[in-house]
Amino acid sequence: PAPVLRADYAPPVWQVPEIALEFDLDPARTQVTGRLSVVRAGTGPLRLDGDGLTADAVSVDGVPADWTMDGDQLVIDLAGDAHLVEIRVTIAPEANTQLMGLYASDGLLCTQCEAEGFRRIMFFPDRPDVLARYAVRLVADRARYPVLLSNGDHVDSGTLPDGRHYADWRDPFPKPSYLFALVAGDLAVNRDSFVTGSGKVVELGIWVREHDLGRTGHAMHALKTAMAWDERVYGREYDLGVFNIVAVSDFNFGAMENKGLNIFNSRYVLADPDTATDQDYDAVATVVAHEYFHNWSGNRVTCRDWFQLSLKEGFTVFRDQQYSADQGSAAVKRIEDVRVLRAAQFPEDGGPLAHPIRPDSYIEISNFYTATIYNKGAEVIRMMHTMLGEAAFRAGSDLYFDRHDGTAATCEDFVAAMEDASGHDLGMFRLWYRQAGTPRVHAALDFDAPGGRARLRLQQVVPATPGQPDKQAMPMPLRIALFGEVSGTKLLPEQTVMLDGAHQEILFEGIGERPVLSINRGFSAPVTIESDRSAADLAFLSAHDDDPFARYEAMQQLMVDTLVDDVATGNADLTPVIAAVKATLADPALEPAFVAEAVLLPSEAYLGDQMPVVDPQAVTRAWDRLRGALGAELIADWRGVYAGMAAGGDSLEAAGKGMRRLRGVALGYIVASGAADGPALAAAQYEAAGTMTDRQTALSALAMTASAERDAAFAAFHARYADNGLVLDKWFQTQALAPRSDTIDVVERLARHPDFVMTNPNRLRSLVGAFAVNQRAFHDPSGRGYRFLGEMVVAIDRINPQTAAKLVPPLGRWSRFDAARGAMMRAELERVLGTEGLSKDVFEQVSKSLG
Ligand code: DPP
Ligand code: ZN
Repeated sequence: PAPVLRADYAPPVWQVPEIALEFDLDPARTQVTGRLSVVRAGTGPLRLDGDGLTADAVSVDGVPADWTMDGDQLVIDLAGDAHLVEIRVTIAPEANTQLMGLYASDGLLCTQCEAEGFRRIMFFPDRPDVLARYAVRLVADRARYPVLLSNGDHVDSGTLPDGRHYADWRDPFPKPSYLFALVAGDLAVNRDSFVTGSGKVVELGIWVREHDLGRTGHAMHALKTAMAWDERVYGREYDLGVFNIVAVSDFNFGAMENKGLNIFNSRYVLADPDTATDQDYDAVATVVAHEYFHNWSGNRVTCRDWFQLSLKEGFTVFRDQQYSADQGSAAVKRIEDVRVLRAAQFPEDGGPLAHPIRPDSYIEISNFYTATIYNKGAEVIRMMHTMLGEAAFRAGSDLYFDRHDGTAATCEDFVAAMEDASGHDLGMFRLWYRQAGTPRVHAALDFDAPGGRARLRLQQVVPATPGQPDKQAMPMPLRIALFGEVSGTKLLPEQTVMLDGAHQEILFEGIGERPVLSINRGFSAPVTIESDRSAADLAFLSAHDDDPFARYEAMQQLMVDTLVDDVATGNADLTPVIAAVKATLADPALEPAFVAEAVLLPSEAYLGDQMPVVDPQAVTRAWDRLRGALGAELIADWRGVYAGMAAGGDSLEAAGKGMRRLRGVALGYIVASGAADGPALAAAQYEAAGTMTDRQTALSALAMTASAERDAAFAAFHARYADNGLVLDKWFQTQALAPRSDTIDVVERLARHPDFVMTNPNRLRSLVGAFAVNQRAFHDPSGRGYRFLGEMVVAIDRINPQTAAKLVPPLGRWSRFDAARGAMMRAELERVLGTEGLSKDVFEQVSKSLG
């Protein structure tokens, strides 16, 4: 398949200002009639995209028309400048296992059109710079599909003969086809309303299966909070009279921001204490906010082409991060965001699939809904926020929305608005959009004691990535502070240093004692810092830094340095880490949620990322040694924390959640210590749990062990939640993530379990996706893990290419491992590539991964 190039962008030859769609819905045979008012905008025939469609009838201005197919495009030669084109097609939603276009899920009919799903419903110029007003009529069997929803306002409904009925919807806002949506089904609704700043009443509805109605309260609360937040922080008001959310069990994405009718993966809607963890609660709130925020950053201002995807996704992730930070502990939220970036984006940026946040080419756009576009995209927006400051950034976003409202814009438009509103020159900063790769910044601090001066030397390198051998230095804001080793206090106020070349020196005067460097505070730039700070300096910062992120970071770096040393020598000195963890546990000024983050070990995968060649077994040995030592040496501390944090009870307030989190971490260390009562303690917590959080934590702790308690808890969990798919996902995932040497056996067995359903993306991610990031299990020296993943990718590709392609990247990391593993990983990729009838989704990921 040929790549699509950003450089080839050309404006559309025909615009479609209006479209009327009529659906005669039936799972086996749905008839769709489209009436497109087309208006000439250039020279050439009308070309309409299709994917698996055949036209039953085509007419132009009421007269049957001549047309041809050019590949998947339907082509009509039109004489004039404006015509009405009517097309009828027939589709089969129940046969649509790709979950793109119109499909059936659990008795519902629903759509997913981003990025290119609309062309599986109707022939259309399926590109985001063609914006149309939609009028939609849905017709369906009344008993089977009593609820009929689409975008915009409900304008009419009524009954028809033969037990059928119809509903008419009109969306007054022009939108690209990827934002079209419909839902038909037997749904219950949680209704509420929101009064906007200008006094308009918005009817809110969350639509779910009847038995899930009691699990919608949290999402509704989050939606209203997000609506108020976007008015307050960005001056953005909602624009329609209704806002609906529908929960669907089979869904490729997390959720979809269709205008006025968001469709959600049910895991990001449903929550109650018995079935959702505190983490799930937070994820629901974040995703609800994210999709809501798209109403402005994505819908009112959309993307000119898919190369601009980060324009809406990076900005909207940044907005949802700000929102979530405002709802609880901003420090803990920042730590979580950076953890995600490092776990998902850094490896991508350093591997064969690396791409800039504004890519130059793609074969299948679905493969570019990546951590780079989303999370690194958000970091790039965050840097502009840091450089411009809150007020100028807000002026820039106001100008951007104002200038581009109702149109399809580019990343350049966004940066230009920021520049124009702030007067800031972002010329070189644009490199962040063009260049892939995680910059490495080397920082060295010299102290001249007699002169009372400190000199900081910074050096940056942007590594080569596929197609980009040579890189330019990129401007970045680095928040920096110096702490006095003796006094334990900050020697100078924090500064934001703009590193805007390959080298830079900063001189600090009036320094009266040896300074310790705190750099990239708050993770102000998405880079890797290399410094030669000693274990003592890092331990010092972990106790004294007044920036919570920097404090966390110092502890992490201390742990990483110790573990990397232990991987190499097998006998690294563990005492500095143990002492630092002990001090953190004992510090009464720290909030429990922060302590929980600070004392957790970096993942085995992250440690692997720090090594020139990953040795998974050596990492596992070092990791187990440090984890066991922390557990055993501090056993009294962990028991104290475990008992003390019980006071948090089952409260869903932030404080209760933080205490549960720390208690869970303590339980993990107690079990890891090897204490004889570890499994029994976890089992007791499992039995007594009043929340899914406590139950899940106990289950995860037991999953580490080989114990009767473990088997009993997993059996009880399965029995208790046998009819709740979202909770069963946790049952699969917890086993797939277990840090045990027999996890590969367990996973192979689970793949044959009757509850392992290949048509459900959540289930695939919870077993196969989770397993592939479990470094010690996936990289089993036998190569069985690779074989398992390769076979899964091939099998899933026949059902759902988009989800199959998302599972490929772990195999693409072959060059990071020893020769034997690398060869087995490559062989698996070759085998997948040789499969007949491979989708272009998987083809792109596999061929690029082979390099
Ligand atoms: N629905 C996906 C998201 O919101 C893609 N737009 O990120
Ligand atoms: Zn999004």
